[in-house]
Amino acid sequence: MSALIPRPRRSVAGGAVLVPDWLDLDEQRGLVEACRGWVRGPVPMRAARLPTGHAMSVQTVCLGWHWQPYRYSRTADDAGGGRVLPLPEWLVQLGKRAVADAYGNRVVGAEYEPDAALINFYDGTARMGMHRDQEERSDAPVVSLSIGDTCTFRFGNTENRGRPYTDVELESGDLFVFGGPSRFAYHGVPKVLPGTADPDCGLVSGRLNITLRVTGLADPR
Ligand code: MD3
Ligand code: FE
Repeated sequence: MSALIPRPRRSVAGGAVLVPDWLDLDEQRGLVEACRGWVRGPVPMRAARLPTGHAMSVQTVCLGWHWQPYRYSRTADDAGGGRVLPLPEWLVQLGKRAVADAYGNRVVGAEYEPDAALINFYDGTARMGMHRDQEERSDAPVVSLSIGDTCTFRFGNTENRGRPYTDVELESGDLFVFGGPSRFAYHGVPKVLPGTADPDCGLVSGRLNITLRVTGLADPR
């Protein structure tokens, strides 16, 4: 929700920059519409199954590279076997602009070349436990875009799942970039706050998070 007093941009830790309200409502609706297209296939949105046998409560669809616990592939071997959709060039360009804006550095933004996106959907009860993203063979930043209901995002440390951590509310339209010393920090989403989204963001309920990543992977040749 756009505030009477704008929330300031904030550096939460080294390399971790939150830019509130980075996406306007038109851009949010456009991304929601794009997500509606991507989940039509060839790979369905699904709750990934963890090695424990438990399904995640978050539902995910990927672009560029398919992620499953805990590897990337070009085919969705745990979700029907379809070939993952390409990462569209307009989303690559959005990622470059995101990095440039968050770090205030046009060169670093221009050099950012994401090759994968994970689109996570949270219903009102979904959560994501504390984890590190370490399947990528690159230390390039992760770009996160939030749309829909506000969540509590927990940003931890690089050593363990516990304290110290910082809880931050992520609202619809917020950009968060995680690079440098923050790239391999533990993080999670302990809570979604139902009914908090701007009705004009394109989502009636729930929360979408789009992350852009550099996998550092190459196809075999
Ligand atoms: C910090 N997603 O997809 S976004 C994930 O809101 C993931 O869906 C959460 O954690 C979500 O892996 C959090 C913020 C985020 C994403 C990736 C990171 C923070 C990160 C990677 C490294 C460090
Ligand atoms: Fe993550």
